[in-house]
Amino acid sequence: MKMYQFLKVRHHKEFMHDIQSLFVKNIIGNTQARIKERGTAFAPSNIALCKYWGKRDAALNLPINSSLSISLGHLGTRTELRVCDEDVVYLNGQLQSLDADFAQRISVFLDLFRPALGTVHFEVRTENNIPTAAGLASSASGFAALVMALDDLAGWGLDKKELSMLARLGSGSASRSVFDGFVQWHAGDKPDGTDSFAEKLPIEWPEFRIGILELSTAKKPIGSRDGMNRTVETSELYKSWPKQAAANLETLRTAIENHDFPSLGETAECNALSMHATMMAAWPPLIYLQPETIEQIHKVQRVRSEGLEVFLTMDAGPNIKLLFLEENETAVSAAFPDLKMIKPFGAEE
Ligand code: 2P0
Repeated sequence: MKMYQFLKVRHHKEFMHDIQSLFVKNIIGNTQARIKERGTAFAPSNIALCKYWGKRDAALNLPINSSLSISLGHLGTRTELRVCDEDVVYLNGQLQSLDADFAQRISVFLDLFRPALGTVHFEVRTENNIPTAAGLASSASGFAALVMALDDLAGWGLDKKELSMLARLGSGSASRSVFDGFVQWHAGDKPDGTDSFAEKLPIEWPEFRIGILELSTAKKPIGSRDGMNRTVETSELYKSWPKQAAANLETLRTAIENHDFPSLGETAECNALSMHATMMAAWPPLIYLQPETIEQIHKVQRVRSEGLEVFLTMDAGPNIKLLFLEENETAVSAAFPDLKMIKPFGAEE
């Protein structure tokens, strides 16, 4: 890297860090920390039915559109923090190199909180009970669990809205993972980010099922963060996305309130495919779909035309998530034999 490029990157990182530090300071405020030896927390993964795609502010991680998700019950991340002499990070029992992306992201995030705690280092033990290969964003449950474990360790007693805003700084979708069930992340419109947080919708739907179709382990062409920036900057189709997402979100809210599954399924499927259309219209084009993905999209359409009420959603990757109700569990499993079945409102099995 040339020297001037290096300086530009460094200044950019320092600028982001300063803005995020101030945001954290304003939330934690004068809350006194009563540090315990250990803090723990669990946060569920989530799948968006109305997708978050595009940022209006990179430093505060503020989205262009509001989104709505369903959390995955007992599937997610458990994190344990202990105060120690230097940062040490374990993922699923494996010590991580501090130079590797995973530990770096955690350590940089923890830097935001160290001033409020005195200069403290941590042993971070994080366990994902959802297979990483399933293509479910572990950054969502990961940063939500990390913030909640920090709150437990520090004894700040922050409320869920504050935890959601802090988790958002780590990863946008993490703002939704501080809650169970159906969750809406309000985009907000204030430049200071204080109105951009998630809220739980007070509705249970025990019959709701999600099936994960793991289709490809091919490396993603580009991560979500860079993918959404490229889409916002270059995709002509993205111009219609904020309006569509807002309309989809309202339809989804009504469908959830009325337990209207066909309306929910149609809207979620259309929203996911529309997001992919904005990506494909970016330059260079972003095509996350693999041949297997296209094949299964056609299969979902076919079985639906034969009368099976099943819909799909996808994120920035090649895997498919099926949406259906308990009454169709057997038929969906028969049509898609390798499905990993998730009961978002179910007890742990
Ligand atoms: C979502 N995704 O709503 C959308 C749909 C992927 C496609 O949130 O840059 O890891 O850390 O805020 O949260 C994945 O993006 O991005 C995501 P950052 P994040 O679930």
